[in-house]
Amino acid sequence: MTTDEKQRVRLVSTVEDDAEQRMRRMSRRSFFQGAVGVAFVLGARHWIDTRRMRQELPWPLRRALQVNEEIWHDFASTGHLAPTFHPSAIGHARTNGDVGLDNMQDIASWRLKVRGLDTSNGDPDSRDFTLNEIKALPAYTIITQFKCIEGWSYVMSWRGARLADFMAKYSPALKTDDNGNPLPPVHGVPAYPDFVAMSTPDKQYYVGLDMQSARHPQTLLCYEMNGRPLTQEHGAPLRLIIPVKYGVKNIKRIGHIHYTNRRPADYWAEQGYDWYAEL
Ligand SMILES: Nc1nc2c(c(=O)[nH]1)N[C@H]1C(S)=C(S)[C@@H](COP(=O)(O)O)O[C@H]1N2
Ligand SMILES: [Mo]
Repeated sequence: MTTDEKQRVRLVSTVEDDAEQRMRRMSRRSFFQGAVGVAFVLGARHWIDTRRMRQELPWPLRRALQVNEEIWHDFASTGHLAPTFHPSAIGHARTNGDVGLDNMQDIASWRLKVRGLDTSNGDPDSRDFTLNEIKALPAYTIITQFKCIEGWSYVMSWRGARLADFMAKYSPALKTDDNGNPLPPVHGVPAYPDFVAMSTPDKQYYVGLDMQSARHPQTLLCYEMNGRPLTQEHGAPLRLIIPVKYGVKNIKRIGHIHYTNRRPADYWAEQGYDWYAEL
């Protein structure tokens, strides 16, 4: 361990939140999952290579890359936890990006509009949520480093509900088999759709998230920054804090959530940045 890592471990252990312990256990487990993932990637590479040599089939390189990208991402997004910090490390927030934040009326009449919900018990496919419904979920405070792809970062404390808890309470429509029956959970994970799309009320800013990152225990539907309600420029009334991803994915003023099996459009991915924006 480097001194840096030791210090980080010490800082993490001072945060008195039983979620921390659970997270660390998860990260150990994820390490093994990661190791299996790596072995699988190597195996898959070997398989692809030998295939190519033996049968001299022109495997489309693009397809192979795509497979590798997916395997790698499965390993990466369940695997790590973003480091957390002691309150004394909290610095000054920067503001960046105001796409989709112009219209003040969007705050006044705000509702979280969710599509792609489970309809199997007669509930509608879409529903509007109030901020109080989000606040009624268990609240978590997390002190993390917020990183913009432009190269700057700040340590900040955020408070909100886990997106995972929101989905556990208001389930997305589960994937189904050919007969339309819901697929069973795998390793305790419900057969949720592959992606979560989020956009501002005016849909000017939008992000796509893979389901594993969306379910990550540090991914929060956040309504407080540094112990105070979010300000307009930081995304009031509700923003995403997803510390395993760069700032671009931390969408401010979430107006819409859509669960889907198609990879959603993403504002900055369309400008050429990596779709996953994984740290
Ligand atoms: N609605 C919306 N969310 C957004 C952006 C934006 O332009 N509009 N910019 C993103 C980028 S690039 C960054 S770095 C962070 C900045 O968050 P902050 O202003 O709270 O520091 O917000 C992200 N979320
Ligand atoms: Mo950013």
